[in-house]
Amino acid sequence: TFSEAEKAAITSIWAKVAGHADDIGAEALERLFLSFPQTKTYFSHFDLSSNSKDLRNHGGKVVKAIGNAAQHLGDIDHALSSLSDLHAQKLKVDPGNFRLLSHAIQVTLAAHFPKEFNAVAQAAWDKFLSVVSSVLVSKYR
Ligand code: ZNH
Repeated sequence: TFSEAEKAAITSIWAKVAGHADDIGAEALERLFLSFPQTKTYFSHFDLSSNSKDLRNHGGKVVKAIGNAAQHLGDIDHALSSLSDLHAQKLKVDPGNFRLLSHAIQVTLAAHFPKEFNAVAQAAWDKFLSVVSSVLVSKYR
């Protein structure tokens, strides 16, 4: 669970991201694939060039799912339940990759919001993204 200060940090950064989900998402994916090329194997059916339509679409979906979690901080399990089923039953992404994506998202937030994404906000987002990740891998077996 999150402290009031963590909730405020998560919510206020989300408010800045919300209108730019596709941009932020596409950049986070580009960073993921450049820094950790092994993660590209899940997306062999995508055009992975910088800012491609595929990256914008998929990145936007991922960021919006994170936004849904940010708006349900007391009940992330429930908010991401069907996405958790999808990752466990169909996508079967290696759980280690979630840390890599979380890192790429945080670097992207730092680059876009250098003032707002200070050390306190980053720590809150690190915790938040690790909760989101654990929900998405919770149904693996
Ligand atoms: Zn995931 C899909 C989210 C992580 C891989 N995803 C997806 C989607 C979403 C997401 C929203 C869509 C769904 C539908 O359509 O329905 N993810 C997410 C999140 C996260 C994630 C939120 C964290 C944070 N993923 C991940 C990782 C990976 C992945 C890490 C690897 C690397 N996903 C994926 C895939 C898919 C998805 C492959 C499918 C895509 C297509 O379209 O094909």
